[in-house]
Amino acid sequence: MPDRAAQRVAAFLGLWLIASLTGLAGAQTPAGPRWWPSEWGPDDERGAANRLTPAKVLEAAALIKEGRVYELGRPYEVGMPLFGNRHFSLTIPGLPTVITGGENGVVFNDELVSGEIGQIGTQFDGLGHVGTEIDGDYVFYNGFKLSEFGTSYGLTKLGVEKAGAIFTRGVLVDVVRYKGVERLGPEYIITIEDIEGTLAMEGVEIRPGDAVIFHTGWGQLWKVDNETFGASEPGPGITAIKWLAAQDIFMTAADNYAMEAIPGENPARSIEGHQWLLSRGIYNLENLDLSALAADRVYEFAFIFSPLKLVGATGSPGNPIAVR
Ligand code: UVW
Repeated sequence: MPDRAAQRVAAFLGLWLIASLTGLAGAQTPAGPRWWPSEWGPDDERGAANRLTPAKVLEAAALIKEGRVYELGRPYEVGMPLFGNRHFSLTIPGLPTVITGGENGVVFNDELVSGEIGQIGTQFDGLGHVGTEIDGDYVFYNGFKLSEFGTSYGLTKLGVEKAGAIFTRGVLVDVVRYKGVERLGPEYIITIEDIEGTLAMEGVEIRPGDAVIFHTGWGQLWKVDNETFGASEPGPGITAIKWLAAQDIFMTAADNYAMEAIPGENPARSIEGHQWLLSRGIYNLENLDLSALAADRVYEFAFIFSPLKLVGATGSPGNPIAVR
């Protein structure tokens, strides 16, 4: 017995030494346990996009039975709700922009768009969007430090162009129907029990690589009451978000402006869900129009989206689709 106890002590000391040497000992950060190196290697910049394997594409494609397409993107236009001081404007310079003066009298128009193009309207958050202050630097997915990859003209790592095209299984978690309300209340925090209850009602499950999309009903306020829309929002709390992340999903999404409940479970920890997910390589999509999908009770579908290859950008606009 003394031998066995000595072996245990030696094993513990060995593990402690390895952890100390690799810097993993006591690896707590303001955003939970240290999350790097990633399971896809220390140089990986795609995170959960690595879960979108050919097998996952075929799983999603098999859900297409009727050929019905649902557009989930909102129009980009003046008057849409904008977070903080973000802005959007579109103008046609010149009007017409060019008059060729040729025999056929042709004219043409261009547009000039300005705005935080990856972070307004329907927006796909890339892995360079949210990080954590640690020891005087800002640390993102896979431990990449902003001091090393941030430049004024874009991110040299984790730019949204790295995510690639998305074709995966989508699951709509219609908490509005589950709760029997018109829409969830402001600040309502969706719990694990809510998600499990909703999925049981819908007869679907969450699988690795899925796009998990929350119908909160908050989107009904889009361009109807922008002030209320942006003042707070219902969504999953950090407990549910951690539970989802542990299921190796690809992405979270919702019909509100930040996906997660605002304020969340701990108002002193702002957008904690973003921080948890993006740091661990899981993407996020906001400001979706889910009304048609929810009305038709489509809970499982092929989810398709190709983020713009905006090199060094934090996110992408676009028009994701659900196909069943
Ligand atoms: C919020 O609006 C808080 O989230 P995001 O920065 O992703 O738009």
